[in-house]
Amino acid sequence: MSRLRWLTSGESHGPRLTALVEGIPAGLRLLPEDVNVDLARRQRGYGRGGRMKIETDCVSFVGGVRDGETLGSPLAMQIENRDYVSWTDRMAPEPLSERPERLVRPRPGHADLAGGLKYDRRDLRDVLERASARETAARTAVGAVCRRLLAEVGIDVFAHVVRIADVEVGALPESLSDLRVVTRASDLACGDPGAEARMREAIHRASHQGDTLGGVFEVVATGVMPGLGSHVQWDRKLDGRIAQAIMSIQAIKGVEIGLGFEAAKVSGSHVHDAIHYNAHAKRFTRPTNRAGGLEGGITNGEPLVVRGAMKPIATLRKALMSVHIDSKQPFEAAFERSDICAVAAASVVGEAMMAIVLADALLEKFGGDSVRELKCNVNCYMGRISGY
Ligand code: EPS
Repeated sequence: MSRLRWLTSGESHGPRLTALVEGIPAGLRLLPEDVNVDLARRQRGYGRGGRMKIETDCVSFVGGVRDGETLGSPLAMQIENRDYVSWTDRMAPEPLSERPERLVRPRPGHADLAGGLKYDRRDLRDVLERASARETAARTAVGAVCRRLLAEVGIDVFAHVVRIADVEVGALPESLSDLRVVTRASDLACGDPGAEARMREAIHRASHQGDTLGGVFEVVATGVMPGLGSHVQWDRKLDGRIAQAIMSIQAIKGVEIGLGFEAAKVSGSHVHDAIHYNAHAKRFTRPTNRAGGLEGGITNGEPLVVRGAMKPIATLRKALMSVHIDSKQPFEAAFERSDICAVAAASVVGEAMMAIVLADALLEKFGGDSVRELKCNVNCYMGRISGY
């Protein structure tokens, strides 16, 4: 089933993050810059914390790439944690000379308490370090490789922020290509400059109040051919696979495809997209795309449109009440340096997760041990469906 296998490893303040990817065909041109642009975009965004001033995330390929091309062998990537030099006394893998101060006041909303109970850890740092959204740098690297692969067959993935707390975008550029250009230039990945200014104000206010903000991003994939995913079995449905991938991003609490929850409020004639045929282009088209490009768990040739709702970051300067795990007495939750708002960063991770799912579905449908073979298979299929 799954043609791509990938894993990440590494703690937020450990030596480095590592990603291992198997299944990328041979012959894909791949340079560190292809990954580093996305790593840099993930670090941006008004409302990020002090850590982003310390890190300049850069990838090293340590397996699977030679002379600027993939070999078809497992791809191994590493991203250094520059901050590790300040944490060797607490995060070194070898036994520590002195017991570091334990983290004992779990933060509501973070994995601290549930993870501590589950893994029998009495220093909640043992949980926090891996639960941290720092891990998303490694996912972004995997996504950037998949993005390179998708580009070979004309698929592009971009994301934009549509809401921060109660500030929502209004009018957006009409064409998706214009929207992409505007959002790429925006510090908050927002396509509406007026809303972006209000979002910045809201983040500024939250920062002064010792609070944090969440929001919603939308991921769009263009150039996707009909026929990725399948209706025949629950775990082959592409909408389900995308939803799981987006939901797995740290702090995401909701996922919508196309109209999403709105579709439940109105009648069918206002939900489904009429089918037209463009004889010149020899393709079926839709005047609307409320389905978000997916019907029956299969792509229908329209752009994929998926939204992720992010809760506010759980680390609060104005901490909520918690309980000391030893004494069981009430205490304010621990505070660590953190972000005020990371929705723009999460939108880049959303792109990465979408790219990974699409690359997997592409390879599942078309196979190919080399990029040349993959493209040949895609062209053959596109020829067949244009004669359908
Ligand atoms: C992050 C790195 C982390 C946090 C943030 C995301 O760095 P540090 O803990 O050193 O400040 O800024 O993690 C969280 C928001 C979280 O809840 O854990 C990153 O690289 O994106």
